[in-house]
Amino acid sequence: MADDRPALGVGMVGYAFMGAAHSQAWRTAPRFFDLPLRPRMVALAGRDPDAVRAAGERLGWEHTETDWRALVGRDDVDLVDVCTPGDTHAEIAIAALDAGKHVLCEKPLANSVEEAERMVEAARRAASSGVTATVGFTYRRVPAIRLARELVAEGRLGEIRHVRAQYLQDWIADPEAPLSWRLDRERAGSGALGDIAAHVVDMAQFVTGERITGVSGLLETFVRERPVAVASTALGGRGGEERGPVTVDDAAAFLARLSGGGMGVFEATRFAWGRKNAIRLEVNGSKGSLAFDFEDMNLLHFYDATDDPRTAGFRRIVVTEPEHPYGGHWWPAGHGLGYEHAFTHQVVDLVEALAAGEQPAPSFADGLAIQRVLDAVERSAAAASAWASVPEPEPAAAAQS
Ligand code: SOE
Repeated sequence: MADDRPALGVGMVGYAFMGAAHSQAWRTAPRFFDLPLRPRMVALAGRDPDAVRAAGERLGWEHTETDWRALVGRDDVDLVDVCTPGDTHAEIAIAALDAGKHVLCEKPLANSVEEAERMVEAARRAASSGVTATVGFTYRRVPAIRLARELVAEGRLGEIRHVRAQYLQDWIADPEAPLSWRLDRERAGSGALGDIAAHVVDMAQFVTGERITGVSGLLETFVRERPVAVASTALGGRGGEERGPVTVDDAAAFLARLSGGGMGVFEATRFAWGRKNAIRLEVNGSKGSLAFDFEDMNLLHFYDATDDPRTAGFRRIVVTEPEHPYGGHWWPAGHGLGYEHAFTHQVVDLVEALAAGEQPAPSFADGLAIQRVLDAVERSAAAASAWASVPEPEPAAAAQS
């Protein structure tokens, strides 16, 4: 049967971990959701001709380009999907928007507030001709996180008192794990702060509907020199004899004030041995609590403080019912979803917004707001003025401990 839906020509730049996850989403979304536009995986861009050709074939792209500028200039590309390290987000996204192409840009939006502000300006210029830009904070597309936002918006938690958010990984807890672009400030902008704290900042603001208005932060780099990689993968690789400097934070922690008057405690580290991708969010409100852990991503735990005290307790909600966000498109209840499904949901939400002529969320302005939170953490950590030192114990007291 002829498909009379308008096509959405997609061009993607980059084909590593995020490129593979986004490619899966462009392939899968039209097969599980009835989309108003027909995504067409037109071209993949990468500098190495042989590698990008092999990646294009493996990931399902019709053509390949060895220069992202050629991809942006293609008449059959309507949207550019930026899946490159952070130091190229601004240049590629601004060029694409100025060429009249919609943009989906991986997180964090940029490596600095200044770059993010230029990207927002480009998005504003493009919006006047109906061209949109969005940033890829995919964890807000996990059904349990979307359900958490719905429950908060319905008032089921009342006033927000606490947000407790952690993003725990351990892929560089081994001091001999080799250098990668993620550990180079020039390429990544920052370390755990921009890479993974950015995610929990977006999740916390998305679920609560509130903003972080002030922070007091701490950054630490535990291992300042590592082997130079001789073979690298998305989150690891093998080091050689040569060694080089780590120029980003290994871990970030910060207190936050929320616009609704509540308190936030945030932590992001790549040194939590045993925690592989543990994204934990707990929200305590005046009428109840929510708790989520990405390592159990199909569950949302909900405590309703208005319940009968004799039977009150955290409910373990299996977020796979047709009534749940994104429900009814995948498997029967109880058959869970995975990391890649959030990327597919990102494509669904983006295509539906484009077809409706609406601004996809989160916008570049939302991405800039997150960049400003990260910048505030860095400024606060550098000032360290809020720290009160604890006096050393007296020698006698020390001997007893
Ligand atoms: C590395 O920390 C990383 O690939 C992040 O960059 C992604 O955003 C996250 O989804 C998985 O871990």
